[in-house]
This record gives sequence, C-alpha cells and structure tokens, in this order.
Amino acid sequence: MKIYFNGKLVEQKDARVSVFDHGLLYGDGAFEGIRAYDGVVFRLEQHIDRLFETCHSLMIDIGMSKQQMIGAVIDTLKANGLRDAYIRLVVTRGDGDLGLDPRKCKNGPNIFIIADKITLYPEAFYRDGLAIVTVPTVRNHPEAINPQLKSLNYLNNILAKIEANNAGVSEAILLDGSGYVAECTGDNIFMVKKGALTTPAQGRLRGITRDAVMELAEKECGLRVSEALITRHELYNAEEIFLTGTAAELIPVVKIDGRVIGEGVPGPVTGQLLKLFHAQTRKDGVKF
Ligand code: PXG
Repeated sequence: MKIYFNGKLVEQKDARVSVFDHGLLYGDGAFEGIRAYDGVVFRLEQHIDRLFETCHSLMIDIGMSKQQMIGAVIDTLKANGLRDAYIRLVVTRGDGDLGLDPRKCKNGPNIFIIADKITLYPEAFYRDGLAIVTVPTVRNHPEAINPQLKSLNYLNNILAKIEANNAGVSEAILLDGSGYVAECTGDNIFMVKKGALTTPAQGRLRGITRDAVMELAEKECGLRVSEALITRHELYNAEEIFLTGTAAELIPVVKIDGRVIGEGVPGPVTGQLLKLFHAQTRKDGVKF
C-alpha cells in the first residue's frame, strides 16, 4: 500500500510519525474520512473545505492549497489502483517537544493520506435496523471543543462508544449540555414525522452525508427539512429514525432506549433516501 506522507507517496512501512508528533501526544490535529465510489470522490471539495476550516480554528497552517490537497487525495487513490475506497486524510500539528505549546512544532504539520478498501457495516444493520441507546457522556460543549471541529481528539466520542459497547449495542446517542439530542459517535441523526425531516441544529458535526441527505429529501422527496432542538421524547415518537455518515451512508434505527420507533422496522423514507443517496454518490464529486 502506498501512503501519501508529507508530499511524497511512500511504502506503508516508511509512513511513520515521530513519538514527538503532537497529533499523537495531544490529539492536536484534524482529519477527514472520505469515500470514493467507482472513480468519483464523493463531495471531496466539501471535505477539503471542512478540513481547512478545522485547521483554521486550530491555527494549523496546512501549507498547501485546497487544490493541491485535492490532487494529493487523487494521487493516493491512483497509486493504489483504487476506484472504490475509504480515504483517511490526517493533518497533525507536527513534531514538537514534550510541552503542549503548539509554537514548539516549528517544522509545520505532518500530513498523510491513507486510501484503503472500505470495511462495510454488516448487511443486517440495513435490513433490520439498529437498536441504540442514549449514553451518559455529553457531547463536547461548543466553547470547549466545538463539535464542528473534526479534530484528532475523539475521546468524547470514544467514551460514548464504550458506553454503547457496555450496553450491548453498536451505537450511542449523545445529548448536548442542555439535554438536546446532538449526534452519535461517528454519525449524524435524523427523524421523520408527518412529512418532515428534522435533524439537530446544534452540538453536532455538520456531516457531509447529512448535507447531501437534506438536499435530496427536499428536492427529490418533497419533505420539509429543518434543523431543530430535538429531545429524546421526540425521537421516541418519530415515525422513522436513521443515522448518516461517510462509512454508514444511511442506517435505520428501530429502537432507542428500549422504545420501539414507528413500526419497529426500517421505514420507507429511509429506504428511499438511501437509494437516492447511492445514485448521488456516483455523480456528485471529483472524478479521477
Ligand atoms: N458526526 C461525527 C462526530 C463524525 O465523526 C459524522 C458525524 C458524519 O459526518 P460525514 O461527513 O462523514 O457525513 C462523523 C464522521 C468511524 C468514523 O470509524 C466515523 C467518522 C469519522 C471517522 C471515523 O465510525 N464519522
């Protein structure tokens, strides 16, 4: 496997960061999870925009243009002969010393891109839907680590995942500090009720899949789409619930905290949106 590493394509064994890398020592950095479908990198420009926004807030100077970053992603895919892939793009603060002061990372960021075959979720998730739970860990406060940042610090999400694992389910719902539904550990959440599609307005990452699904729902399905403050009560009484993410695409949820959602099986709107999303992935992105 060839890895893009600081401007070069190198063998996997040569793609190594220092133990002084601040991404490793402090989770100081940013990343993107991106997907290519049959020679199209889905919404690559939007992923690169989000990466640059995260780095701008973190005051990490990427030292490359967006166009150069797009080129690096495409070069990595081509070097590995992949047309369908999961792509992990990582920017760390770079090598510093044992203090957390980012000014010590004088040589600039470490940037690497891994393109691999995607590991799909089990087919049963889509066929039967998920049972999930709300967990005690609250999503990061926006004035602590804003959930809009796709930073290398994922401990908030990992703690929630541990709580889901302990509860014997595969995904967790995190609430924000005010008790409103935020998102899942690596996915956004949606509810369908009375011809309306609603998703949390705050406390969550602005997912690329989320944006695409909102557009499709409005344009292709005639649903009323809005962002709102959502409580668990509203989730429990929705007709359909689904999760969105780059790896997940759309996954139906049929039970939350022991409450059956709708008919207790994946719903028709979720199914229709998943079909539309599949078609979209092959035409909405950067071709290579
Ligand atoms: N919320 C969070 C917290 C995420 O990390 C999403 C929503 C969905 O965003 P996109 O842009 O993908 O539609 C994400 C992204 C994993 C994993 O292993 C998941 C993500 C990133 C990295 C790893 O489950 N999801």
